[in-house]
Amino acid sequence: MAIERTFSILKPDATRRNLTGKINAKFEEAGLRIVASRRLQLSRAQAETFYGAHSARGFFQDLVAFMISGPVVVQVLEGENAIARNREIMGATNPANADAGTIRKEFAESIEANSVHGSDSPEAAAAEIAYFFAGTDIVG
Ligand code: IDP
Repeated sequence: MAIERTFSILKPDATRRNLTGKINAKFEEAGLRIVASRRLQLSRAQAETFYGAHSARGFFQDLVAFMISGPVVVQVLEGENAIARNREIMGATNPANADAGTIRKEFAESIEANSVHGSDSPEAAAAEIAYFFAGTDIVG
């Protein structure tokens, strides 16, 4: 199996409720290694760019407002099939549909405040990692 890197965000609902350790424990227990991590406040422009694919959706402005409502933790996860594995550990976008044991089932507040982001393809992972991290920030 391929060793991959994927991009992860612990969203403002997670930092507000002091859940960063509990969520990161889920990644580590599943064999994903946190090889870069930084806590930051997203700007409105950064949030709009990051979620630009959703700019025509009715929830876009609410989503941007949520993503800048508090600090986030941006991170890089590394492991076998990390992109798909991370999506499994996260669970479905809407916590009401998420499987038992997933991060979103256990921690998400709503379909919007759903605690975590994870890249959905190798192309997205590469672009999202490069947007937030220099190569020297990532230590495998
Ligand atoms: P994903 O995060 O599971 O990949 P996407 O469809 O890419 O899901 O949506 C990006 C983010 O937009 C979601 O994680 C969630 O925060 C928000 N979102 C998605 N659908 C809705 C919705 O119907 N209402 C409000 N927010 C939504």
